[in-house]
Amino acid sequence: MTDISAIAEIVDRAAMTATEIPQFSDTEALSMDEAYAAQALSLQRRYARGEKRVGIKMGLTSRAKMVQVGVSDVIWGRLTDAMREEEGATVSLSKYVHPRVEPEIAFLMKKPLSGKVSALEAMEAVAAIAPALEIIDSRYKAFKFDIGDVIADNSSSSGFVIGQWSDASTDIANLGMVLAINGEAREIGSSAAILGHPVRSLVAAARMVAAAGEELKAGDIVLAGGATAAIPMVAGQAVTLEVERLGTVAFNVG
Ligand code: 0L1
Ligand code: MG
Repeated sequence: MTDISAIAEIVDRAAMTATEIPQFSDTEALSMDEAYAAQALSLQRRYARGEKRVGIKMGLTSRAKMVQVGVSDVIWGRLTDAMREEEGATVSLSKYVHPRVEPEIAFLMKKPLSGKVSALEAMEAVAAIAPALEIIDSRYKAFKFDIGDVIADNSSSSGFVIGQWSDASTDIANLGMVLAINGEAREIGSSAAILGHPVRSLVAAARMVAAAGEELKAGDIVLAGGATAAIPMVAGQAVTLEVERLGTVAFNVG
C-alpha cells in the first residue's frame, strides 16, 4: 500500500532543502487521488511550521503542456506566504533546485468561490487582476515526472511574484504578454493561451478546490497558469513580464 505520509514528508523535505529527489513513478506510480492526498499532507507540514496558505496555482493550463504530460485536465497546487517573492527584488537561486519562470495572470478574490460556477460567477468573485511571474521548480531529477509525481510535488509550485493590481473589469481575454530576459524578448504569447481565456482557469480552480473539500477564500491569489513556455533561471538575469493593459512585473535572479 502506498504510504502517503512518507511521500508527503519526502516532497516537503525536498522543497524545504532545495534538494532533488528520484521520481516516485520510477518504482510505483501514484494515482491522482494519492498524489493530491500527498500534496495536501505536505502542505500541512508547511502550515505546521508557520507558513500561511495565500491561494492556489493552476498548472498545465495550455494544451501543449497537457500533451507533454499526457493529461486532459489542469492540475493545481497551493501557494503559501513563504513562496512569495518581492516584486523588483533579487531572488536567490539557493532556495530552488532548477527553477524556471513563466508568465501568468493572477486573480485576487474578493469573495469565496467553490464548486461548479459559471465564468460570470467566477469573475464576480474577483477583486483585481495583476501580471504575475510563477517560479516553477520540480523537485524531481532532471525536471522529469509523471502526473502523480508532479501533483504530489505541489504541482511544481515554488515561488511567485505579483505586479500591480488592476480593476477586475479589465478585459483579459487576449492580452499580449512578453517575457524578457535582460531586456530581450524571449517568450511572446497571449493570455488566450491560458485555456482559451484565463477565466476558465478560475472556473476550473473553483471546481478542483471543491473536490478537495476546500474553497477559494476572499483575499486568496489564484495564478491562472503559464501563457508561454517557461525559461530556466540563471544568476544575473533581469526577468520582466509586460502584459498589455496590466503593466509590468519583474525580478532579478541572484
Ligand atoms: O504551472 C505549471 O503549468 C507547471 C505545472 C507542473 C508542470 C511543470 O512543472 O512544468
Ligand atoms: Mg504556472
